[in-house]
Amino acid sequence: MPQVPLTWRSSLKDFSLQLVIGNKNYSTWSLRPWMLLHSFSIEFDEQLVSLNADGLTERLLQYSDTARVPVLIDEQTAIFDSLAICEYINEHYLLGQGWPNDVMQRALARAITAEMHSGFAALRNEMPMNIRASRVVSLSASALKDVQRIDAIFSRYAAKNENGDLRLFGEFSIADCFFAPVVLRFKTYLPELSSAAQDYCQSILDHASLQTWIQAAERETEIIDEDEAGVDR
Ligand SMILES: N[C@@H](CCC(=O)N[C@@H](CS)C(=O)NCC(=O)O)C(=O)O
Repeated sequence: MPQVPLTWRSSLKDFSLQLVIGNKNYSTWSLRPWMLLHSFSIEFDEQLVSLNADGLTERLLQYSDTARVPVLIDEQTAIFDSLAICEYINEHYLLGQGWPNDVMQRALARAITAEMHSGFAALRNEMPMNIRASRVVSLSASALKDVQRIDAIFSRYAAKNENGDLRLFGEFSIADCFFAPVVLRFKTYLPELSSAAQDYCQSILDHASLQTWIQAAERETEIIDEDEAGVDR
C-alpha cells in the first residue's frame, strides 16, 4: 500500500462523529472501535448506553436495528458491527493506516482479526470481560484451547515498534484493537500464558488509550450480572 500522509477528516469543522458504546467494564465489542479512534486521535462524541438487561433492546434500538453496540454514527448514517466500523474508520479517516502496510502482513492481520471476530466462543462465555475484577474460573477444554490459540497468535505475531512496544505485526493496528479485550480478560482471570504472550499483554495494557478506557471502567459502578463469572482471587 502506498504511504500516504495522514490527514484526518476530523480536522474539518463540520464533522460530527458519534460512537455509541456499552459499559466500559464489560463491553468488549465497544472497546475495539473506541480504541482505534482514540489511538489515532480522531475526535468523536461518546454515548454510553447501559447494558443492564431491563429494557436493553428498546434502548439499543434507538441507534441500530441490530439492537447491539457499538454503533458509529457519521453523517447521519449508523454503522453497526465493530469490524465494519473499524474498516470504515480505516478507509474514511485513516487512509488505510489502520492495517499494516505490507500486503502479506495485512492479509494475516485481517485473518487473525476475522478469527477473533467470529471465533473463541468458549473463551467469551467462560471469561467475560470484567475489568474491575480479579477472578478465578475453571475453564473447559474448549476454553483452554482458545487460550492456547491466542497465546500462539501473540507469540508469533507480536513484534517491537520503534519505541520498543510490542504490537501485532510491529505497528499498532486494528488487530491490536480486536485482541485488547482478550488481554483484559487475561488480566482478570490470569490463565497460564507463555512469557512471549505475557510480554505482549503487558505492552498492550500499557497503551495510553487502553489505560484511559481501563480508568473509566474502574470508575463505573454498575454491575451486569450476566457478565460476572468466577470467584474473587
Ligand atoms: N458482532 C457485533 C456484536 C455486538 C454485540 O454483541 N454487542 C453487545 C454488547 S458488548 C450487545 O450489544 N448486546 C446487547 C444484547 O445482547 O442485547 C459487533 O461486532 O459489534
